[in-house]
Amino acid sequence: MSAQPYVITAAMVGAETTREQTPYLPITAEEIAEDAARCREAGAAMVHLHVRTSDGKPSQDAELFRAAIRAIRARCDVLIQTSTGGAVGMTADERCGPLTLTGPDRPDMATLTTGTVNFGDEVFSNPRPLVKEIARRIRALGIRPEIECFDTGMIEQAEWLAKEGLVDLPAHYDFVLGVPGSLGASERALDFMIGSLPPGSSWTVAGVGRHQLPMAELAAGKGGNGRVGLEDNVYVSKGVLAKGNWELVAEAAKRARAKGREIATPQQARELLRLG
Ligand code: KMH
Ligand code: ZN
Repeated sequence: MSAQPYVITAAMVGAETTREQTPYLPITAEEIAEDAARCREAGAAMVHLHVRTSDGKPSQDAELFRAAIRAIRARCDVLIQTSTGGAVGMTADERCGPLTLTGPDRPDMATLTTGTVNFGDEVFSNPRPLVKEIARRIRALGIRPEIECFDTGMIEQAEWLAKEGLVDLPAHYDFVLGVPGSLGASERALDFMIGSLPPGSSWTVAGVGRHQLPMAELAAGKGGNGRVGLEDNVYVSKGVLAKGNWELVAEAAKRARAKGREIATPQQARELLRLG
């Protein structure tokens, strides 16, 4: 049996990357949409979306998301997964800004981090009552979450949420590996996480920094999917800045094809991730 198509997610903006680190970071709706369209051409089936204010500050403002979502959808058919993680220190209401978008502006998917981790020198705080509240709001919007796992216990937390009736299993997971202070980006960690998933789950790996492309390639060989982009990594090779998210997507697609994987279209990704 041949492997399923490989779903590439472009984590385009994030909350932490700055223009000082890379001049290629998209900030405005138009910049995001232009890069998203190029990502789609390069093989991305989905974008993981954060937004910024005009001066580059991270924001979860619904109107900024609406503008970015409209600009992206005017240009291409890439699936849009909005962040509910936002930036460290944001309140629950702030984080849920994009979950207020309905009708044609509704996102296709939203992230749900199911536990707390050290995040560099800060703490990405996700106590259980907050996680339940975000899960409830994602469910109320009628979309599916991507379970963001920065550490292994977060897989079990998703099972607890399923028992609470807030998440449907099997789910789709994203393993974020290599955040300083959290679980490292190693094949051993990845294998443990894959082995801990409930039957029928799908998964993506998002390696941070220099681990990004090697982890995306490893995932291709193991039947999983890859997330790349400027949120987590600004270099396409040692010391060479990616000239946009599209360049990281193109490199991930090349590596996945070399592992024998076909690249998923948004429609195929919709089916593989059970987005309905
Ligand atoms: N910016 C991080 C604190 C998500 O998008 O859901 C959280 C994050 C996760 O990026
Ligand atoms: Zn994010």
